[in-house]
Amino acid sequence: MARKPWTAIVAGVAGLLLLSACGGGGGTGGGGALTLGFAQVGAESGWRTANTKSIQESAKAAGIELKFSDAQQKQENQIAAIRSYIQQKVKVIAFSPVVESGWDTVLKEAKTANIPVILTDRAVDSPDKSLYKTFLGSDFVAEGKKAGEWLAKEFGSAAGDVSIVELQGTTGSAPANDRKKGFADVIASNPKFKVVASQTGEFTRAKGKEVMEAFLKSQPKIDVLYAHNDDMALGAIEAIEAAGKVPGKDIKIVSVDGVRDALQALADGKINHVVECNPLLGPQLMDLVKKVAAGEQVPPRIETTETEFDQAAAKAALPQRQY
Ligand code: GYE
Repeated sequence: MARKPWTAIVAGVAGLLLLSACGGGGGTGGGGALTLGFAQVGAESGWRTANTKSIQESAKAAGIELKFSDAQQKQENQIAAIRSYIQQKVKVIAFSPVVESGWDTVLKEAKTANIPVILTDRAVDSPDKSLYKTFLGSDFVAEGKKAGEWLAKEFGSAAGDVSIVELQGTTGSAPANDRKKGFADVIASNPKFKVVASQTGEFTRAKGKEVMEAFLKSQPKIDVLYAHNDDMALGAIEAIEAAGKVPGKDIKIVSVDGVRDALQALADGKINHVVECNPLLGPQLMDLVKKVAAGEQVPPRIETTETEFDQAAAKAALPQRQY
């Protein structure tokens, strides 16, 4: 599904034009609206769509003027968007870094321009913590651990090796790195758990399906699929069914996020366990934006609270699930 380079360039330039088109006025200009520049990762998953909606709706509710950009999962687009926000003199910049590394230069530019930065959802690996005010988001290592603990319980008494395939998120992203680590740390305690194949599915359904097809061809025995997000698990289910196997039975599935489609698949017995990751960060983010814009101190790390779903919990949650 790789986008052709020229299409990416056209999309990037179009994005920038859009950014500058709505940039008139800029800043809070003598008592005007509080402006927030938000550089989103993309629209790769159900989680992301819910996250974007939450940010847009809560900015509106909080009376914050939102300048929003979609980086299509490309770091260079996000950096260009942040630079454009600096030029427009927004009051606060927030972004969800597509990958962990490579942000120092642009973050220093924001600092020099005296524009506070808030990290939402994903972290950066920069050692200089003065480059951003706070990081609001989940503990992805803990999510990976929960997936591993479910597996250890489910297969604890099974005889013989347990062959696991892993669909990783976007290469180099905090949730892919951390969910892999948390899971690996837990299953390392029992040598019968073997990750026989692990590859990126880029957090999308299409890629999850494609990579699972390849796993099914290359692996003689697959007992479990661990998917770093629901969308990849949902794509993989299509591949498993097309291969004449029964998802949830022949191959047990554990994934992360908790979007409606995955909870439905869990209720239907096609997924076995879902670890929740909360995308509804908008209201907390807007509170933080107001505080940092007013020069108030905020805690350097704010974790979101989340749960886990088995089949019964999915059935109970589905009627009220917002996303
Ligand atoms: O799990 C995945 C999305 O950063 C927590 O990104 C987020 C992840 C989420 O694409 O579905």
